[in-house]
Amino acid sequence: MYNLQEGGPRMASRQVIWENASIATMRQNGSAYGAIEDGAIVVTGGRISWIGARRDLPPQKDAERRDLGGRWITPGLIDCHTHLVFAGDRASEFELRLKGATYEEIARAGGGIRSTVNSTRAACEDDLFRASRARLGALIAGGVTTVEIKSGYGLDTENEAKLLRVARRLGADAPVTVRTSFLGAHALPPEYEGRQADYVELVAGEMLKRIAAEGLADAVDVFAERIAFTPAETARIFEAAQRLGLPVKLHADQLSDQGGAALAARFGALSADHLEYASKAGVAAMAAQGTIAVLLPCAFYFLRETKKPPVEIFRKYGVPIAIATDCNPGSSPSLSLPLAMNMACTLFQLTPEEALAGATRNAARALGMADRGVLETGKVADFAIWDIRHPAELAYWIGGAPLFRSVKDGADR
Ligand code: DI6
Ligand code: FE
Repeated sequence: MYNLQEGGPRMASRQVIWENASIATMRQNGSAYGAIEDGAIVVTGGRISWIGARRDLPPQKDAERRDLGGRWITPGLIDCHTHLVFAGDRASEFELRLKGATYEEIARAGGGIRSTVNSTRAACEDDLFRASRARLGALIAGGVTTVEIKSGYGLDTENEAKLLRVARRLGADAPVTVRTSFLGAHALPPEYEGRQADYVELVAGEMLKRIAAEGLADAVDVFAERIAFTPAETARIFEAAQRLGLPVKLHADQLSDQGGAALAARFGALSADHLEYASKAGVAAMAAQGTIAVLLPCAFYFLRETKKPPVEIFRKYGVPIAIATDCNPGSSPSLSLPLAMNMACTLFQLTPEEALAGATRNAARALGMADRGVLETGKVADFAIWDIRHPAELAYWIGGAPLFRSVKDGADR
């Protein structure tokens, strides 16, 4: 019979050497991609215990060896902004928009986020799980090993909790780390029409308290926009979040300049996301606070936005840029982080190296996770192995990420 007591410790100390690979460590050590040619990674107990050039590898006894045939290893990709858990779709709104209706017009007419709220409220937890698990599978096939998932399609205490439970369950089921953000302030639910202040009190009070007490959220997010919540309402919710010890992030300046970038910085937000309309002063404030700029090129593309985020100003002020899919049914039905990287290059003029840093090192910072995003000793052994000749290829293929396999917490699949 299988001996659990012996199996446990042996599993934990099992060493695997991944070798005969080029490694884009994404460390900032002055070389492009922090690259190591003909490298090796030793994994012990789910962590990287050694990484370097293969010729420097110390002799290892009893280690399993994996020859990667000259492939490339990168950190496992991190999708730091998704609304992955929802029911239904909004293909009919896509048709309306193609005929000339704007995203804001559809939202004001009662469609948009509210239409997904109706289908998500009606869905049972198992159905939500199944639909979301399929989408998560697609992200994983693109090299993702960590994903952030927001609520925001429940908009009442029970349904927001339901959504976040599904997100947690996805993390337990799939070979991926899930970080959750509570986005109760995503839109005004229909039953609060004309009573926005009351809804903000519900979010900042009862909802947040329950979500925090049940440990369902790792961060708190708000959609600050003309069609959503004002800067003052955002501040009210952020203050409540901080009293509960939860970090904040913000959907900022996506459709108009609401002073969102500066507002996020004022609260020391982990990230400000979208930022097409962010001002120079807002970017400067982000730089001073170390707030990460999360760019979402698939939403820019799908909404046929023309105002680009101020990438040149982020660079000038040294604001780190992350890239994410924003996977959601309304503005970004995207299931490929490498495709978002491609669009970050073609639409926003990032370099392929900046795009990869955006989906690894800077994405980890946008989630406040210091244990991943670069490959170095002590970090989690999450990495993606690619059938490519150069890491620029990861942002080059349009929707065809050539993933060989990924390794999650040291386990390959
Ligand atoms: N901005 C977005 O792009 C998504 N949420 C947000 O605050 C859109 C969500 C949706 O349309 O369902
Ligand atoms: Fe979003």
